[in-house]
Amino acid sequence: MIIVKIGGSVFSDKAGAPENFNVETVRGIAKEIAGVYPDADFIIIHGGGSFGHPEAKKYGIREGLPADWESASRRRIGFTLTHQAMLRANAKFINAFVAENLPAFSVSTSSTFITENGKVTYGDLEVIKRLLELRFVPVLFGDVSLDLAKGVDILSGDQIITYLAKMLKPEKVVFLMDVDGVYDGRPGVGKLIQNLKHDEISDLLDRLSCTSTGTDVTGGICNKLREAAKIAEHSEVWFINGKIPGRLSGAILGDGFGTRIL
Ligand code: IP8
Repeated sequence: MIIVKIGGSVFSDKAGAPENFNVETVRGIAKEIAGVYPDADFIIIHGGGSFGHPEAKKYGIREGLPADWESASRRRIGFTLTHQAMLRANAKFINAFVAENLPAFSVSTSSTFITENGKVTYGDLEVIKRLLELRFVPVLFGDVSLDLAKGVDILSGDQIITYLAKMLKPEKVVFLMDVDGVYDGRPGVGKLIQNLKHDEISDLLDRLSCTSTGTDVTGGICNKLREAAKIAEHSEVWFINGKIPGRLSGAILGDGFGTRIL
């Protein structure tokens, strides 16, 4: 099984208009997956991009549910609106995948997982497992979450992957981004790291300036690398450019251009 995370910056311009969606890029990704399916099983997870992140930020979802009624009421509304924004993004993904004849099936993240400070503490994977047995392609997404510590929080697609990878032990996890992989410095300035050992990640995190631009509420490349270090204990992990046709197929076939974590 291969888990593919489609980062928000791949399918939308996070600094652009609200809810912009690059349908050609997503159709291209779906086409590359369709070239390998059903020989390989896939789980797809997409990020928030210009859909979930602006709403999550506007309503302060990461701050949890406050005690006073007025502020909590506003945050509950924001929780619902952020989820609805993610459902709209998800519907666009499903349409693009179905147009490539892939049986993509939406699995609502916030009805599947419970978090504690944004990390999964409970996940009911029965539906996902059954979908895979029946040769569907489950499509999950970064979402709001009910949180044991804070009441409400955001569950990042990267956190979902860590949990799924631990439970389902995929052969590969591929992170699609809008740059060629992981750089030893800022993308375009630093050097692309093509092979990275998972025990080198903590040194790399120290060397990188770990802030993402724009409206990302869940931590950008640093969060991905931290999660990748955990996932790489049992699966091969790739970071590749999801906007360049052919790169995903390369990672799937094992001779891709990007960063491979072993
Ligand atoms: O882009 C965040 O998911 P991510 C989802 O995978 C929301 O971190 C709702 C902001």
